[in-house]
Formats: sequence, C-alpha cells, structure tokens
Amino acid sequence: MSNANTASTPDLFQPFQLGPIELANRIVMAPLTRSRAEAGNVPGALVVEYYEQRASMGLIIAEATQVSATAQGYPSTPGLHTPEQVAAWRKVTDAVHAKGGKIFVQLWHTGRMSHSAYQPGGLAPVAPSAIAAKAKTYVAGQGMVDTSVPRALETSEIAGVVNDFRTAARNAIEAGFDGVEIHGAHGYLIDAFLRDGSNKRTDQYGGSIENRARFLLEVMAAVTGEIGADRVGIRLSPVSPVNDSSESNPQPLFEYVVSELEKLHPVYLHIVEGFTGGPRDNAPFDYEALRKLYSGVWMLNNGYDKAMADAAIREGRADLISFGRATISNPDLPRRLKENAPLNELFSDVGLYGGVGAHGYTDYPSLP
Ligand code: 8OZ
Repeated sequence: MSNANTASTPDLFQPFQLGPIELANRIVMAPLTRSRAEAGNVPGALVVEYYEQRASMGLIIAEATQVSATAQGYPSTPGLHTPEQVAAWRKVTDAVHAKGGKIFVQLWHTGRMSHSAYQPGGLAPVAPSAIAAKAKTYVAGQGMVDTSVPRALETSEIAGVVNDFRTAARNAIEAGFDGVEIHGAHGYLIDAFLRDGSNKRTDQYGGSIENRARFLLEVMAAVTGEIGADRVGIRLSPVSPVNDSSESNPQPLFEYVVSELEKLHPVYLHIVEGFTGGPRDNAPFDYEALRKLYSGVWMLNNGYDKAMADAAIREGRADLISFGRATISNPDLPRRLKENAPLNELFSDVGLYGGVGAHGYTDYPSLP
C-alpha cells in the first residue's frame, strides 16, 4: 500500500491510493440518479458539464446505469449496453480526467423496481420471485405509479443476466471509466436476491443465505474476472428499507456476503448505514463486525457532514466517505469543506431525482 494510505494522521483532504488510481482526497461523490439522459438513454452535453463541474471530488461514482434494456426502471436513466451510450460516456470521462478527476460508474439492474412501460415489448420486469415491490416509480404520462408485478427469472436465465453485468463492465472500461461500482443495494435486482422478503426461490438461488448470496457473488466474480478486482467496488445497504426491501436477519446475511467478498477482493466496499437518505439508526446493525471481515477499502455513506466524516477517517472507521445531496448542490464540495465555507442548500423548486435541463443540475454555483 502506498504512503498516502498509511499516513499516521489521515484526514479527509489527504490523497488516497485506490487500487491503481490515486484520489486527490477522500471525499467521494455518491451515485445519484438525476434522469437527464437523452434519447436512447445516452448522456448528453449537460451530463458532461455536470460531472466535469464535480471533478475535484476525490472520486465521482457516476449515477446508476443500466446493464441492459431490461434493467431500466426509471425515466431517462443512462445505459452502458449500446455503442452510442459507450461513446457518449467517453465524453464524460474525458472531461473529468482532463480536470484531474477520477470516475467510476455504478452498474445496476432495477429488477422488480421497474414497470412494464420500461420493458422491451411491455413485458413484466424480472425478479427473484413474482412478488411486487410495494413501491412506486415514475412513468411519463402517468406520473408516480406502482411498480409492476415481476416474473421470476428462470434458473437458466440467470447466467445471462450475470453476463450483462460483465459486458457492461467491459463497456465501462472502453468508455474510459476508472472502474465500476456494482449496485448491490436498495432493493434492486442483486439486493432483491439477497433478502428473504423478496426472494422465495426454491432453486440454488433461494432459501439459505449461501443460496440468496449466489447471484451477487456470481456477478462480482464475473465483473472482477473481466476488468480486474482493483477496478470494481460494490454498494450494500444492510438495513435500508427503501424500495420495500426487507430481510428478517440482516447481520448474518451481510457477514456472509462480506466474508465471501473478502475472497474476491473488490477494490472497495461502499456501505450505506441505516435508512438511505434518512435516519442512520433505524435498525440495529453491527457495522464494525462487518468491517472486521474485510481487509480492503471501506467507504461509508449516509448523512455525513464534515465533522462526522473527518472523525470517521481519523479514527480509522472508514477510508473514504461518500456524499450525496451535498454534491448535488455543491460542485466544489471538497474546497468548501476544507475552507469551512458555507454550503449551498438544495433548490426548493426542483426535485432531486428528475427535472428537466440545467436547473437544479448544472446551475449550482462554485465559489468564485
Ligand atoms: C432515487 C430515485 C431513483 C433511483 C438508488 C438509484 O436508490 C437509486 C435511485 C434513487 O440507489
């Protein structure tokens, strides 16, 4: 490990060696769905500008991006499964790199958090089991609507979905990303396989903890095998109930997952503590026990401010801290934190996730 990571008094603003890349600081932009992709789910010039504005973040994790057409569950979210998408993302990564930044992309399959309106042929979305999420998504012309009742993936189809993650990871590298983060959180396909609330399968992908974790571990083996473990992270949200996620016994489930990930050794684990975007203490969970099972880079998220983040880094509870909402409203977040400058608030007249055009997206000011 480099000297950067073994400084005796680490702080938020020191460089960090993340596998083969050096981050300028330990402040990470969390992946954020902003729904600004253009026709064909292609990121356009506005998306280039948005990420370029945020290049001073130690690492950008670009928003959740579809691994295939069937992976989509929300409007105007980008993909990495067509040549046009790969070419468009190349403009984003070039712009960030030209400013000295580093950028991963989060790869997802929304699973049952989708609607037939997004599915090729208007078919049902796919999931571990045919159980609808008690949750909503947005469909143009209809507004917020219930997610569709999914169909259970056939056992024989699962390898194909694993392969979609592998191909998308290869595409991400072709598009110039420094690495990928696998979205294993928030009730999307991988997380839905993990949890007993959404996985009632009777084949080798359901039932025991080992079986429910199989899909996640197959995805991680495929992706790390394809692009190298030092370019792959994963995000987990052990007790977040978002998107109707439920699990009767999360501690042993996630301890098993992390102990198996230790063998594959992705470059980081990104853990959402508590209820995503909400209380950090919504359910009991021993995160320290989880960390003891993993010898690699540990990234924490959810409601951190400067003092909390700095304490976590100094006390060695985390290597990296990701910030979500603060990076929406503060393109120059690292500088503002370092100088103790006031932070911009989120605009109140525009939504967090969607929105049209620049307002609430690229029009948050940097310090002069
Ligand atoms: C908010 C709205 C749509 C998607 C997640 C990718 O929860 C999301 C997401 C968040 O991880």
